[in-house]
Amino acid sequence: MAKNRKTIDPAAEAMLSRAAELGVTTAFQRVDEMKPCPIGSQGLCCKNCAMGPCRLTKEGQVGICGATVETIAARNLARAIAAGAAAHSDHGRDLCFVLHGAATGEAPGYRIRDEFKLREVARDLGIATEGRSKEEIAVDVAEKALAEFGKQSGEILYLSRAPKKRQEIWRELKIAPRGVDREIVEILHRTHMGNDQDAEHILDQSMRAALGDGWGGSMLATDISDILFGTPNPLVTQVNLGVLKDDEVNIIIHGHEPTLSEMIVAAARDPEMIEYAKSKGAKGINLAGICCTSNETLMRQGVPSAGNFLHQELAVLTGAVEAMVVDIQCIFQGLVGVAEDFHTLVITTSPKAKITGATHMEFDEHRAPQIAREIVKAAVDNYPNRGPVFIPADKENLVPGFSHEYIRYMLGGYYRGSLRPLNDAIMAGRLRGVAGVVGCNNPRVVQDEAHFDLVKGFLENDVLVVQTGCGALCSAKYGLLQGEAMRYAGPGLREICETVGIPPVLHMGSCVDNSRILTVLAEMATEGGLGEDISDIPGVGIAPEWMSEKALSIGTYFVASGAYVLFGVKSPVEGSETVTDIIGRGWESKVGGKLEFEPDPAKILQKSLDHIDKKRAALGLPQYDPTRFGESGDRRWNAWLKARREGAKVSPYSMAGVTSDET
Ligand code: XCC
Ligand code: SF4
Repeated sequence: MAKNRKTIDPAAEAMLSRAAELGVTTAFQRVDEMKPCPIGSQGLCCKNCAMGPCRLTKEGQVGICGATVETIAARNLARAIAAGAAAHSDHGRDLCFVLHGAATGEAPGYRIRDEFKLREVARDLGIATEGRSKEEIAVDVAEKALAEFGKQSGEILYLSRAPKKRQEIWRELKIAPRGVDREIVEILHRTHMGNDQDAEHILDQSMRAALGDGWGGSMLATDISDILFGTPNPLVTQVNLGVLKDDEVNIIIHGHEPTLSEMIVAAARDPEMIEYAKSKGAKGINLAGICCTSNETLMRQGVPSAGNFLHQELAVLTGAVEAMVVDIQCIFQGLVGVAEDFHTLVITTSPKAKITGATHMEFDEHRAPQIAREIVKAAVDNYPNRGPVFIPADKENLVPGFSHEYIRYMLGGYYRGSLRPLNDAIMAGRLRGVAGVVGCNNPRVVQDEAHFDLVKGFLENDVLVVQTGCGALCSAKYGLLQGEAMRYAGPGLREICETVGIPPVLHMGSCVDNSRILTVLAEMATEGGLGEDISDIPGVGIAPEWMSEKALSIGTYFVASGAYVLFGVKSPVEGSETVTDIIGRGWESKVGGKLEFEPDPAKILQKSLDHIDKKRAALGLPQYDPTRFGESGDRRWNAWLKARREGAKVSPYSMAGVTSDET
């Protein structure tokens, strides 16, 4: 059993039994049938020209053109990073068009919801705001932002949000990015046959393009989403397949963009639509999300989530989904195959993403509310076609919505919002450090296991955790995004969370919202007490179950911003020791951050804690001491932590004299 375990999620487990019963195949089975190509998985297959493909199997071998193992591994990694940066940034670009339309009135249904943020963004883009209407400012912001994507020379404006020292490092290394479009094109050019054939040099350009994503495309995507749909604040909602309803029309929104999904939320809540659903025999319309479209609508509208990446096919398997509405990225083509056995309509909506066999109802921001209504109506019309339904009961509460603005406000209040208390807590040792645990699911490893173990491990060690993307949805499923998660927290972290009134794991948004984490890091570095650069902060970034090229771009922009980043699963450059060394020790000496691939979650945790302690020591901070804080009211937590350190497997509630109602 344990060997063949595919998930730690009981809802997923129930659905996999159901799939077996019905003879339906999902990624969880396909992964067993698809053995990875040993050469490709090492990063050593080059198909960049028709003299090849050249499949290298050992150091010293070269391709027909003479390309070495390290050149090929570096080119492959660089192209993956370029694709990831392109995905995020193209998403950001589309939001600029919607903002423009919202301001001119050409995109009815959209409006400027956060004028304060609009003015802040305008200031950072150098746009005058005095005495101007929000629409006038928004037109300029949209145009200036669009120009940022294609900026041919100089550097993107948001780099000025980084600590001064960081900016200097980028300029010195000549990796301060121009527009992300240009940096991505340059990677494709450089990695074309017979061009850049020096691994280190190729990978420098990867950092440049990734920075164009993190501090450019992604950061603009986050900012403009906040302007259009509101900057998130904490709220309560629910996650996992149990949010689906057996007596309502279930519509799942899956993918990444908030533009159409926000309109679908409005259409699904429209009393006329609900009446229409009732006329078809349903009790109402239930909306749920998957992947980052879910994160976007979860944190702003409280729309429940049906789960993370590997839940997409499982949701269809419930037989309860009338429509699976998808936009862009992370959408399995396999959805159409699974849906063939059920009544579910797979509806593609993006002009950039059609799937053979799916119903295409193309999104157009000029008539978004109308299209959203047509989609909801199609789902309602499909309700009478429903067959047998099997919905697992599992669902959990969560509190998402910790934008960096909210974190600042919660720590310092409305007028004096600041990260000071966070820095102080790290300096005093109440918090050992911070960890960003982000990224995907990957069926090559047990679903959610590495995420869950790592987050718990950090909490026990007084490390505050911030999350985005599918990682956040994972923690949510196991109750880690709510106050109850405090039971895993060490005494110092517990003290901080109780004082401020936050859970020990903060959900900061979707994958493009990793840019929010950059902003927090930059502010921590400039706040004082933790050095003067992101690379000084006792923190780490981790993608324990990554699968997408976007994750590689995210990891790379964090490294280039000074962070230590660890990826699980496997290394895409395993076949080249030189490239492994360049992105590890090499990048550390250049930019202060490094990228490592480590399949063992226990080792990821240990390496992270060692790094955090090393950074604490470099700052001259007191050594982390788990017994120092929380003495008075928290003796039992210390006793528990001590017992655990000694290897005992005890729950904090079972410790002597402690009953669970004390928590
Ligand atoms: Fe996709 Fe953003 Fe990965 Fe989830 S976490 S599987 S990229 S949805 Ni970004
Ligand atoms: Fe082979 Fe070189 Fe062509 Fe790549 S570019 S396929 S290594 S000949």
